[in-house]
Parts: sequence; structure tokens; C-alpha cells
Amino acid sequence: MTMTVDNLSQILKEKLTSSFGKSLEDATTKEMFQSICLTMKESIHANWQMTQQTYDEKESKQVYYFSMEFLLGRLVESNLLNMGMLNLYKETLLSLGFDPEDVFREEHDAGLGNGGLGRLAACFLDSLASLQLPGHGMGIRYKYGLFQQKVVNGYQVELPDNWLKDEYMWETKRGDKAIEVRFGGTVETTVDNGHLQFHHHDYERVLAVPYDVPIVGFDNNTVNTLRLWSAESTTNHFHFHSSRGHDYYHYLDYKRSIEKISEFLYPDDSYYEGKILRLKQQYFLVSAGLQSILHRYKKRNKPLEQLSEHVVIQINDTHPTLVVPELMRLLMDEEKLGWDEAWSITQKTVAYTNHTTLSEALEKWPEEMIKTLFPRLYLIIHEINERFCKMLWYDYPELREKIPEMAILSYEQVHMAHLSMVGSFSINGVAKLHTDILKDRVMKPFYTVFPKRFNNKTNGITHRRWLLNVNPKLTDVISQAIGTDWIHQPGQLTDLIPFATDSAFQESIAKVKHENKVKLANFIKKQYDLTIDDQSIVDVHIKRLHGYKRQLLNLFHIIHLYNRCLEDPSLDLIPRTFIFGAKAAPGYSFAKQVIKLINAVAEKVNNHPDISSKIKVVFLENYSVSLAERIIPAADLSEQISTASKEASGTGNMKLMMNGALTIGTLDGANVEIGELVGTENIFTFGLTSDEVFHYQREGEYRARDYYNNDRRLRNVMDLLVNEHFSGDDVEFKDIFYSLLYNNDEYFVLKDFDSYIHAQSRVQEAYQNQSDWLSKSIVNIAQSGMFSSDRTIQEYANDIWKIKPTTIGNLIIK
Ligand code: NBG
Repeated sequence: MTMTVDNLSQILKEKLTSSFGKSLEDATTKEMFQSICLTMKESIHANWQMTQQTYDEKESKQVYYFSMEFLLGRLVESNLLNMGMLNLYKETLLSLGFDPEDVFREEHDAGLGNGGLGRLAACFLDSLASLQLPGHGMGIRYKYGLFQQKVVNGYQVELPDNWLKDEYMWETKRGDKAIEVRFGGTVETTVDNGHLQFHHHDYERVLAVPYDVPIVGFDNNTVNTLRLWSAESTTNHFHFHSSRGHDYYHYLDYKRSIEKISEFLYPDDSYYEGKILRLKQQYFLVSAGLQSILHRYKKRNKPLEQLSEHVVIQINDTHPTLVVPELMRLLMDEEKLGWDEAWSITQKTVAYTNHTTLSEALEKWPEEMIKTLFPRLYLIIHEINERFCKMLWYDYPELREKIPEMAILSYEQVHMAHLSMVGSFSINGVAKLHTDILKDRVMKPFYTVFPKRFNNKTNGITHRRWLLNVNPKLTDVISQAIGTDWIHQPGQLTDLIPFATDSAFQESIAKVKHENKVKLANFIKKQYDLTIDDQSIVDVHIKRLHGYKRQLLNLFHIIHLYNRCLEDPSLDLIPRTFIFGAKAAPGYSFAKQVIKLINAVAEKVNNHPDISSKIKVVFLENYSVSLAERIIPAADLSEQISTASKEASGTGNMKLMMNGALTIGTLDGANVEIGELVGTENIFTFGLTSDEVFHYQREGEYRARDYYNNDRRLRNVMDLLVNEHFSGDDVEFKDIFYSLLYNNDEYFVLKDFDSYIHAQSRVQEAYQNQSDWLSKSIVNIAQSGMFSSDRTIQEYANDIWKIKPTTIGNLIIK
């Protein structure tokens, strides 16, 4: 039966009555939203069950993607799209008198991630299901996701993200699958029949309860699982002594201490904060996840020796590194395997993805902390380290002096990246340049020892969400030109190349971009009562706020333009709207000052009688997946201006390109590959190369002060930071000023300023020739298929995971 608007209307009306006792006329948008989800879940859950059953019957090899972050955003539209029902639902809602956008916005973003790393995990889940691959997520069900950002008086203020306030419609609690995770205690060693036995005593028990979220594949019946663990307590293990009245309060304290484990997401992006609670979260995910995997595997009645033929565990950065010692523990202490067998299984099952080379992001946990929290794992890590160092000593005499820097345990710290590399069969970076930097520099000695383990998997984004969902008009224009095959095979977007110079096609692309700009302008007007010019160049810098991402460099260009306008009021500038969206980690004061500075500059520029018609600066608060979805379709220019070598890949660069924005960027991360594909004439590259950055860092011959002294434009920009121009006093921005002049500008903002200003003039020049600009934009869209996460996931599947699609039978009742 094919569903029609009439059928669906009927179903939704019945749902409103049966679930909320409401008629259509009385229903709120929230109730309508919930009714939609309940209706969708009927077919999703049927396919979900079918998928799991098929995987078991066919004994398909399963991938588990362990990640501390899954930045899902909203799921309603993407699920409807993947189910092939988006248009039907939209039409039905309209016919029932509801605005589909309002209804969909009732869903609270699932913000269980900080930025690129978490959003990548979410894109990967979408691609796994869409490629019919048996791959699932393992994560934490944080009660509070990434904080909500408010801007008050130009400053960032953080508010808790209470995303579970209303029921989360997509999750299903699986109380029957709860698992015990143990913390602390002591380990007693005994010898039994010549074998060492380890007995764990006096530990604290935490109950890990899984909440499963279905991951719906595109136009197939596959529904995979994202399993999110929640820490709960039970009264079972708490000793109530009825004679003492304080027990009840003790119990409440105990309960709170346990629930804290999954209470909130740490708000740091590319930064490691050595907090005990964070380490507990990591082990909580790892132990619960592994136990549930082994439990399921055992139902297949296969020997543990074959685990790696049935299961592969991909760890998303080093956060879940404890899978290595924890799997060893489970195999040895619970399953009674010997060290060598357990080690061979572990090494063949675990694969590691590195997402950063920034030293401040590399996890190094104090040995003492590990020893106290996980006494048994500590012994195992110790043994792994001993064996690894011995192996180096005997097999790699040329590396002997490097042993201290390669060891897993050194200087009383546990080096998580080292443990990951030693304990896994695959080590991958996330863009070509990044992988080369790992091999040639950051992980060089490990590359010497394990050359075959290293490989590259350039990141990707799901084109379903980031093109089909967010930009339906562009999707239609593309399909009218080249048909719809590209939707299943995004690589075929290259069929658009001949259309780059087709004036009719250019016109339709221009029309879509303009409509998207109008939509964004309306949003900004409504939200901030600020008028932006829908004919202006929309210049977008959206990502976490971080020194290396150089929002400051962008701002210096803006201030420079402002200065030029002040000097020459008749200056010919194509109007530009500079849009920023960025959250700063709450403890990162430099980043917070930059936010204040952006807002201070915005205040000045937007209120200047002559300049505000040429330049507008907008800081959109609470940057999130949903906000990105509003901004990206309207963008003309994509700011990807990190200090070369610092951005492992970037994924916003791919989303913006796919929506027709041109990149202004350094030769960093995946920008390099974008540039190779579109050609130098279709991207604005500038600045130091990564080799040059390494050179200056090594030789120490960069003197930021010289650039300040010798470049009048820079001086004119920077002096405004400390002379009360943008703030009531001269100290507000002095830390920024000092970091550049006295701390020698760690991120080479001053060094790259001139080259950036030139690249920006090239942008303005290029935009003047609209036909030319549109042709560049079309080439970018045409080449973006390479950055679909379907391509990335296919590479993981072929090269690392060795898995094939499993077709799920047709059961869906549409
Ligand atoms: C981030 C990098 C980005 C990259 C994403 C996804 C961390 C630790 N790393 O450049 O900074 O795109 O990972 O790979 O968050």
C-alpha cells in the first residue's frame, strides 16, 4: 500500500487522539511533532528488528564505532528523507494546517558533541546505514549536551543544555541489557595451578543502562543502532542499616555520585583537561560497550579466537583507548584466555583514528589516577608497556634512545595515543596532509615500527543531510541538470562540470543562492532585529572558537576594511556580510575575548552611518548543527583559515563547498584536497604552508613584532584593540594584543595578514564577474561528491574493517 496525504492525515489524527487525547484543532505543534515520531517509529522499529535479526542470521561482521561524542542534531527530517517520506509528511502537515518547519523545530538538537569529531561520528552512522553496512555507534547518554551559548553584552554566557527535558522521541531504554561497570577497589593476586589469578575487591558498582537510537539508512531497510549508555544506581548494592536514619541521605549521595558519570559532556574541543570524572566517563563507555559486544558475540557460539572475524572496534580519537586493556582484562580474567591469545585477539580487533596533532589535545593521564580508578587495568597497561619497550630494545636497536618518548608509561603518565597505536591493527589520520604529518613528524618512530598500520581516510560529510535536507532547492536544480543518480552515487556530481559555463544553469544556481540568502536574512532580522543586504557577499566563519582556527585573522581583515572606509568614505566595496558562529570552551579566556571583540567590532561597524551599508558583522549565538543548517546554504565564501598543519581535516569546509560556497583557505587539512580537485582558479589559497610553519617553529626565527612595526595597516588594526576604540577601556582586549606581540603570535596571524588581505581582494575582484563566480561555485559543487562520507565509509569498510553490505529484506509497510 502506498501512503497518501489522506491516509497519513488519518493516521496522525488517530495518533493525536490515542496518545494525547487531542483533536487536530486542539493539538499543539509539540504534540504534532510527537505524533509524527510515534508514527515513523512503527515502521522504523519493524525494520530495526529485521536488521538485527538478519545480521545474526547471516553472521555479518559488525563494526562498533566507539566515540565519546555523537553530534546528531535533529533526526526527524533526515529520518523522513531516508525513509523516502519527507515530502509526504511535509504536504500532509500543510494540509492539516501546520507549518512543517515549526513542527520539525520542536525537536531539540541532540548536542552530544563539541564539533567536528562528534559531527563526523554522526555522519559516519548515516553513511554506514545508507551503505547497508553493519556498523553501530557506542556512546554516552549525557544528561546535558554541549552548553547553550547566550551572548550577553557581547560576552559568551553558558547555560545548561537540558535536551532530555521533554521525552527524547528516538531512544528506547533497554533496561534488560544493563551492565555492571566497576571502579576503584583493590586487586589481589593468587597462584592457582601455576597460573596467576586476579581478584578484584571492594570496587564501586555502577549500572550502565543502554538507550538505543535507531539509525535509518537511505532508501533501504537497514536500521542500525546507536547505543548510548547512562549511569544509574541500584538500591541492590547499597547496604541500608535500618537502625541508622542517615542511610537514606547516604543513599542519595551515593546515587548522585554515580549518576554524575553520565551527567554532562566536557565542553573542550581539541583540548585535553585531565579531570577524574572525564576518565571515569571514558572507562564507563569502554567497559559497558565491550561487555555488551562480547555478550552478543557469544550468542553466535564461536570461539573467542575468531572475535576479529566478527567484530571490529574503531576508536574515535584516543578517548576510548581503554578498550585495549579492558578487552585484555575481559578475555583473560573473565574468559580465562592466556596473555598471548588475548593480545592477539585485541590487536586484531581494535583500530584507531587520530584527529589531532595539537600537543595540548594529546591525552596523558597520570599513572596514579589510572591505578586508583582501574587497578587491574593498570597492571595490564604496565605489562603491555614492558613488552613493547622490550620489543623495541631488541628488535629496533636504532630506536633505543627513543624508547622514553615512545613508551606508554613514562614520566608517571599514561600516553593514550601510544597505547592506541601499540594495541591496534590500524592507525589512520583524517586528511592526506594530516596523515603525512603523523607519519613524518608527530608519530614518526611509531611509523618506523608499524609502517603497515598507518593509513589515511580523508573525512567526509553526509550529503543527505548537508545537501538534500538543508538545500532542497539546490538539490532540485542539480537533478534537473544531471538526473538523480548522484543521490545514490555522489561521485557523479562531477557530471555538473560541463554546466559550469552554461548561463541558464548559472542563473538557476544564482537564484537558489539568493533565495537562501533571503531566508537567512529573514532569520537574522527576526532574531536580532538586524537588516542584512541579501545582495551582499555572505562570508561565513563557523566552527569552534580556537586560536589556531584564527577567527582573529578574519576580524583583522574586517577592521582593516573598516579603517579603509574611514579613510576613504567613497571606497568601492562590494557589500559584505561577515557571519561568525562559534562556541568557546568555558575556561578558554582568550577565545572568549575574541568573541567579545567580534561583537564589539560588530557594534561599531553595524552602527556606522556610512559603513554599515557596506559591511555588516553578525555573531550568531549558540552555533549548533541546526544553526549550521540555516547558514550554510546561504554562504558565498567559506573561511578555512587555520594555521597550516593545525587543522587535521575540517569538515565545515566540505559542507560549504557542497552548497556552492568558495573557499578562502590555507593549505591545511582537507583544504589541500579541495584545492587539488577544484583547481587553483576555483579556490583562494594564501598563507604559510605547513612546512614553513614547522620551519619557523623549529628555527625560532619568527618575530611577530617586526610585522607590527613594519606594516602600517596591521598597526592601525591592532592599536584599535588597546585604545578604547572598541571598548570602554584599554584593557578589555589587551590579552589578545599581548599574545600577538609579547607571546610572539603562536598562530602566525601577523605573518599571514598580508597574504590574507590579498586573497580577500582577489575574492572581491572575482565576485565582480558574476558569471565567473558562478562557474567557480558550480565546479565546487561538482567536485564535492568526493567529500561525501559515503566515500569515506566505503574506504574504511574496504581497507580497515573488511566488511561487506548486508541486504535487509523488504518488510516496510509504507
Ligand atoms: C577534529 C579536528 C578537525 C577534524 C575533526 C574530525 C578533534 C580532536 N579533532 O580538523 O580538529 O575535521 O576532528 O576528524 O576534535
